[in-house]
Amino acid sequence: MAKLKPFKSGPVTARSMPFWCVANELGDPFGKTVLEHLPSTEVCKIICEAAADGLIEMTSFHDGDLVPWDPKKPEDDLDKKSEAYGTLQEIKGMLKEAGLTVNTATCSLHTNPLFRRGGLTNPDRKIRELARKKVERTLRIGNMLGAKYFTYWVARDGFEVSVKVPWKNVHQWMADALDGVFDYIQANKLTNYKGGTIEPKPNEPRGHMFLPTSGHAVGFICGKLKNADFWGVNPELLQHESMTLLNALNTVSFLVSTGKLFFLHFGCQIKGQFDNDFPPLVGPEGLKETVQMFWLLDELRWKGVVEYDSHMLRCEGDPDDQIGCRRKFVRNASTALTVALELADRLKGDWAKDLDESEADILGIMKMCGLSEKAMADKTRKK
Ligand code: GLO
Ligand code: MG
Repeated sequence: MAKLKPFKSGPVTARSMPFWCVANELGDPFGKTVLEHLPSTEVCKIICEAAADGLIEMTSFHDGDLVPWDPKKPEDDLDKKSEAYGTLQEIKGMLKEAGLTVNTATCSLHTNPLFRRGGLTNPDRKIRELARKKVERTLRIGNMLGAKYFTYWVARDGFEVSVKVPWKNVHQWMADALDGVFDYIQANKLTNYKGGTIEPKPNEPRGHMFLPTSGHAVGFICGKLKNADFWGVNPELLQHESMTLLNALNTVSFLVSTGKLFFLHFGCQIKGQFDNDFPPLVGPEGLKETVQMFWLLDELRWKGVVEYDSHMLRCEGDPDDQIGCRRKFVRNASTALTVALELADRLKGDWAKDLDESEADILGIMKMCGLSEKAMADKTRKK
């Protein structure tokens, strides 16, 4: 079994590359997939290779990224003769051999059409029951692979038509299901879990989602969950909060101050657009906000895992080099994080103290870009 060198840089204690990001086939609403489906063990190989290359230390998965789900066999993971059990054991062996640990296990309640009206808040009691069983199976899979967290992404729990929403119940259904996660972990002594996270998102795949922002998620945890200390938030920055024009520094400082920033999903985004899921630092905007976000996390003494949640640009998918383009994507994500952390480091110190806002912002850019203040002043005044 490989022992990975720990990654410690600024606020970041480990870099995680999830299965679903490497596996992404790059379909979008206007075009077919560019890449082929890879079996989960093949995806795992790419992830393990990246660990051996010193690019990542952790990974994460949805249940469905590893093994298919059959609603008629809700406990196939426990059956040692099942195909699911075999695949999970194979993946467990590969991850162990590579020295990779698992950040979070999350239950896909968004892909299967059964959940088209929602997962935890589906108006049909039978479908909510199915979602509960699927979540419990995911918790067991996460236990088998040693996941540190369980994540609930709000996904299809939302609406398009307001007058059809069972408003009196939805928040309670969500709370009951998440309290159920805590109870299941306790009852089955799944001691691998140190917490659960909620990942908020304003819209997409639903027109509106029930926990649209990090503020909603914290309010929900503290106001409605029985074991609020167990639960935190993993915001997706820049993407999810930027979709509604919110600012990443405002989000992380709020979450750190409430003790709820458990880990970070990281990628790039054009403000106000649909979920771009651009790779970290890639795309026409977001550099300043990303760098300042890492600077602030360091200032606030936060330490934690950064998980890349994005996919390569669709135009970069190479049908002739299915593995190679995926390898490149992983490498680029980790390179971008290194760049962001290095640039954030340049902002350290109290140089802004005696400056007014505009001066501080411009000097901050000079510092970030490694430009000399004197050279810029000379050029400006044409001396
Ligand atoms: C989509 C979300 C999604 C979650 C994942 C983990 O917009 O970012 O990818 O992060 O399902 O729960
Ligand atoms: Mg995410």
